[in-house]
Amino acid sequence: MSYNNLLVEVEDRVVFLTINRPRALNALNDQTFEELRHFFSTGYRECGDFHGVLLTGAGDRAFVAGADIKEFLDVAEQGNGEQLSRRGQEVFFLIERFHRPVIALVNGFALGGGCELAMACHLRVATENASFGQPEVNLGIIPGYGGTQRLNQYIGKGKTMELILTGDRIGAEEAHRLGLVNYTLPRDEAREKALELLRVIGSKGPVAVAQSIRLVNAYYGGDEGFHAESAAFGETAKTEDFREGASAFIEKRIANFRGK
Ligand code: CO8
Repeated sequence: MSYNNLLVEVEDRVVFLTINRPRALNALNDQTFEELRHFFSTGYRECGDFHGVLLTGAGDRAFVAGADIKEFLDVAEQGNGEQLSRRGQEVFFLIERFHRPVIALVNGFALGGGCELAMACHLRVATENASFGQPEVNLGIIPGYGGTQRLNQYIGKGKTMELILTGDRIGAEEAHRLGLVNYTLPRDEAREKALELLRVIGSKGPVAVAQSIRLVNAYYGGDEGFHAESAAFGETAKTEDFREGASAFIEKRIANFRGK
């Protein structure tokens, strides 16, 4: 199994899955989504019998800094924002519903689609330099990969509303205090903790582990909110404000939004 943007290594029955686009702070482009889809639907079978997956980002600055803004700029012209949001949600559902535990080792920026990816994992262990946020509003759009739904599940309505409306980032300590991450630790210890969790879970009955994942997810019910998010994402992605927000990011300037 070989991917362009994912590194897959198996050691001591742990799959190390690394998103490997460090020059773009591991931003999720089209190809990375397709590779994640492939790994979590069939590719994992080539890894043999493993305890679980440790998902992280290459380099020491970012887990994932979001969807690839440069690539998604065309969305406004093509009018396919709803479809792209749905595709991303589907890939993240594959992770959330995976039968073995997937632990995000969040080793830097987890923003936008990166925060949404971390939230789709079963557990999150953050390094002290990690930060989290849903900054889509700065681009004139909304979270499109489940952020409006899952952030609520982890940290409740008040703080979710604040983070999504302001686009502000929070640090790893605050993320831990709010319940967004399970542990915040210095870099080496964070990796060790994630591996220890995978070893512990790996020693339990695989059927019980798979059913536990399924049932904890089942508590949160249907996909209605996710569908509504995709539709609303599609609407915001058609606006001039999105074009302005994304252009401003690329040109490294402040966006001037007009509400249309
Ligand atoms: N997409 C593409 N490139 C990126 C991204 C990104 N999300 N983030 C960083 N990069 C690139 C930068 O453009 C830069 O490239 P270059 O060297 O060619 O200029 C390189 O990575 C390094 O980044 P910076 O120079 O900006 O590094 P800083 O340390 O100054 O800043 C930040 C780091 C704060 C992380 C900053 O890069 C940033 O704000 N990034 C964008 C964060 C963001 O807004 N993420 C959300 C994206 S939108 C999203 O995820 C929507 C999900 C729903 C989409 C639905 C489908 C269409």
